[in-house]
Amino acid sequence: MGLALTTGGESHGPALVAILTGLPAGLVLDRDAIDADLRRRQQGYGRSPRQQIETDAVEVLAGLRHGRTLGTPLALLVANRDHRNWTWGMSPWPPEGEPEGKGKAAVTLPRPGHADLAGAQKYGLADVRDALERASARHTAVHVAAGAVAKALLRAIGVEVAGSVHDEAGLQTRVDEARAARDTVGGVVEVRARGVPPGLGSYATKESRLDARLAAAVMGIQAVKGVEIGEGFRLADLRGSEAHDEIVRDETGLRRTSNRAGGVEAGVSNGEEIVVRAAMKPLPTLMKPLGSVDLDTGQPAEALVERSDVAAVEALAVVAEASVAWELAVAAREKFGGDSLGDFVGAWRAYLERIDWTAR
Ligand code: EPS
Repeated sequence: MGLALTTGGESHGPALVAILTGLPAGLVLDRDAIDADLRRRQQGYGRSPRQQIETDAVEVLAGLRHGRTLGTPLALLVANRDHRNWTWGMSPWPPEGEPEGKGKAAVTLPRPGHADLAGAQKYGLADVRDALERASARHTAVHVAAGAVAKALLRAIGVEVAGSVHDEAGLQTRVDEARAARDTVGGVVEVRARGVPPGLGSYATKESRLDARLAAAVMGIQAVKGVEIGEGFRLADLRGSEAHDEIVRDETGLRRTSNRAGGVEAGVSNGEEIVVRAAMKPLPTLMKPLGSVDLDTGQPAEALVERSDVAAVEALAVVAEASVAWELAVAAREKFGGDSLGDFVGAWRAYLERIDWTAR
């Protein structure tokens, strides 16, 4: 069975949930490590006051016993503490009693750049909140929890994944300036995965190409508008003789003298570091709103203004790390299979022996 992830949850609903299927039995999970990633995602300069309400922590509802996976679906939950302020507005069932708290009034002022208008049109919504709640980047919390599980699995085969803000210098100044102007900013993040063996992914079909899958995993994160692997767009300006990575043999196996491909050639990992970059657009909720149209009256109006982040690029680095880790774990499960962790690691060892390759 392949590794698969299903998530659910609204930003101000009771909780975010994830079900992970296809994990091997016997993988040891560390609750503190998962919670540490959840905390990393909450930090960063320019985050919304929402992060003072939330103290994200994972709850495990199924699939784990005494810290070890059972090989059965792993069910995770991250509670939304802010839900206590939305119990009427986000009640899953028709609410009882007088309207109270947040979310009472229908939202009819779509924000350019958010899911509001598309959601209202696509699903025929009278209250844009029905769209924005699920589209919210709050949902990335449970992906980070799933990514932490993926990282534990990858660590068993010597793979380490790390995300960072690509150009961290100056970020705070940009955020301060944007905040003062009641505006928002985006940025670029980079994820690097070390120890990925050659042979994950396949050139056999478009869908199985590892680079296509990594790009989709990262592009699927809220606010990401561009993804590149290795030298990406810069390769377009180079000659072939400058763009490719020459093959040599050293004591660790067949290697490359450079890594312009970012660790993937022809949709298959080549044993070099996987390098994925993502560009995040400036967040769409603006304190000085852009023009919009009131969906109730059809008249020009300013877009919705509500609490939001000035920047979430440092959070994106953590979410992109989780998404890349998840996709690499899916590809590793495909390649090495196994019902138990021992089977999985054993298949990886035998494969490395066959290709005479060791991680650097
Ligand atoms: C978000 C809007 C804000 C962010 C949220 C993403 O939510 P709120 O209106 O509750 O302040 O804080 O991100 C998170 C809650 C989170 O945990 O990352 C949006 O519209 O995407």
